[in-house]
Amino acid sequence: MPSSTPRALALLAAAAVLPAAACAHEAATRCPDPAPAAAPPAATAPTVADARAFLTRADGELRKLITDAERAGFVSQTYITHDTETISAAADSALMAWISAAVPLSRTFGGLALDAKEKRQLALLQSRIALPAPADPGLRDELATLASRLDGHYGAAKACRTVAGKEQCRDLDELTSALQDPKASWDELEAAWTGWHDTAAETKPLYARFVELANQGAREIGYGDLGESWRAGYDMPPAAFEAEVERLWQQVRPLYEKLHCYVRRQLTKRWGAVKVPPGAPIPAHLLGNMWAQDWSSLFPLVAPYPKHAPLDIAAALARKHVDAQGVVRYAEGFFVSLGLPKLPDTFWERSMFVKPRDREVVCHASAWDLTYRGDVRLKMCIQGSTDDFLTAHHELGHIYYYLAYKDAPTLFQDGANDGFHEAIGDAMALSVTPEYLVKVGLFDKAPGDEQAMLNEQMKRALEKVAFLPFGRLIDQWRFDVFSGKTTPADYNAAWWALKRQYQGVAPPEARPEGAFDPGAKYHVPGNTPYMRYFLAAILQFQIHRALCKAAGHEGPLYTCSIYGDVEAGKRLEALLEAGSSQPWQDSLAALTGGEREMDATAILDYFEPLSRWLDQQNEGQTCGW
Ligand code: X8Z
Ligand code: ZN
Repeated sequence: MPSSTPRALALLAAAAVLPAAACAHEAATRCPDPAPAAAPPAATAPTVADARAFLTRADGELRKLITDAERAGFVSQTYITHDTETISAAADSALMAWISAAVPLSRTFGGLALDAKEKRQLALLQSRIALPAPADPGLRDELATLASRLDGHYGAAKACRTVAGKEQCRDLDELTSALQDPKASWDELEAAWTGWHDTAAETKPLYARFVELANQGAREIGYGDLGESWRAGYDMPPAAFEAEVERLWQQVRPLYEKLHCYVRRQLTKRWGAVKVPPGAPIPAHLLGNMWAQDWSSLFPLVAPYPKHAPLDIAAALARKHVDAQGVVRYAEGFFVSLGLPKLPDTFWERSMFVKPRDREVVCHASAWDLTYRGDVRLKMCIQGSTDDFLTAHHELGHIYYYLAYKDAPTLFQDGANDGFHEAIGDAMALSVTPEYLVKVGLFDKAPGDEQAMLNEQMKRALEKVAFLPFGRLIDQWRFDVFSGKTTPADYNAAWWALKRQYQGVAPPEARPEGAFDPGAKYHVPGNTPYMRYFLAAILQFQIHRALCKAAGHEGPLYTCSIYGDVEAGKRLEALLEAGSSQPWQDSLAALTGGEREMDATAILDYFEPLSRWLDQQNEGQTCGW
């Protein structure tokens, strides 16, 4: 249940199915099977009154089941043990039982003369389900248990090897540090990369079974497979959504290819043309990130003006002795400057900000909404890096969304679409300009010349532009898996075919038989749909452009910071408060003053100076792979 999503569903299904709430704490198989309490008598057509009773009752019951599942999930991810996994699986199973019964029931209200908001709640109930379970209680429990195990396995995974006769085990944080060490040899980088990827191999059969069961669940509620149910959550037919994603990708692809071309050339200079040949995919262990999704750590190697030292946020935080909570306070301060409220005391008391020394946790950052009534939490392993600083903004984007819609009906407590939920905090972080960093006291002065500006652009592009093909491909892989086009025997080959096609990266060596590299990325074992991040990567610039306009910003988009602008804050708050109560197209139009499509012109506009600079650098060079 990272971020905006309980594991079982993206938004939650409502229904009057209620297994007694206490049942969530028992072995789920001992719970009575859910029985739709609001179902009309068999021979009678359902009425508007039946539908309204269903929605009203569902709202409260649903919140109760969500709270049980979220609380159990938060505990299991911050204290991984067999028992917490089991408790979490039982709570998820209870929730999934609801969904299995509620969706068909909600369909019986389809033709009634309900008002638009009521109809929308029914539609959301049917279309935003991340993990539909089979109705059979045994299969449902099996699915919930698998989901919990996959999560726990990822969180506790370590790569072990023998060094000087002694076993040495490294977790993801340690392996990532090794990947980002500028002095590391080729072999050390490869060992860190391979070590992590190999941890996932043993989960491949679990994942294959997980797919079978989740697909069965999706079919039972009327979808062709799980992928179709995920694509149904965007206020348009699933096929139209696929076409939208492709349209957006084609808009940004040329920018990515320019960056790839330039970065590969610097890597060729560093490692030689035998190891990094021009015209070939980049070896994936050279990009400073386990999945090659964020190349920020390569900045010193690829900076347009290397002598021009950029503002180093991590160094400033260390200089000022800012602790983990202090990092989050900066992000909170940003939202507060826009007129949004301070975070509740319970957020500071109940969140996990640092990695505990004495137990296993899932370190992948996430934001939680335990009660859908304001008990919000952050879960992060903050060390004070620049990435932590930006991720804190990302996570508070989720938290401020949760707080803004906390009084809405449960079914409207979600993003306009899931890309919006992911985009809010990142849109705020786009306002973390050098001038902003000076304003909040992290630096004394901001360098104002063109060389510094191009360096800043490069730093951002290594994070934002490098991400785009990765954001696009993860669910391409899952859609093919869910549809059966890719079978377990082909899981890894299909993954690397897509990595090559979209990202232009390749594994350092041929991967062994049995490797399951997609399982080494959190969101696959965690069952978090990923297209949301691709959409967010584009939407955040569109949102930034709209808020900058509201703030009266003049000049290039990359110079804008909305920090302290309450006019922009009002626009933002209206978007957040609306949650999922209206089609996202309406929310986007309200925010932007009329734009009804997701649109990559804002990101292209933002990176225009760098794009021109890359064109000059790449002239006459071999690009592509
Ligand atoms: O998973 C996340 C957030 C939590 S929703 C930290 N992100 C994606 C990732 O890490 O792969 C943010 C960017 C993409
Ligand atoms: Zn997120």
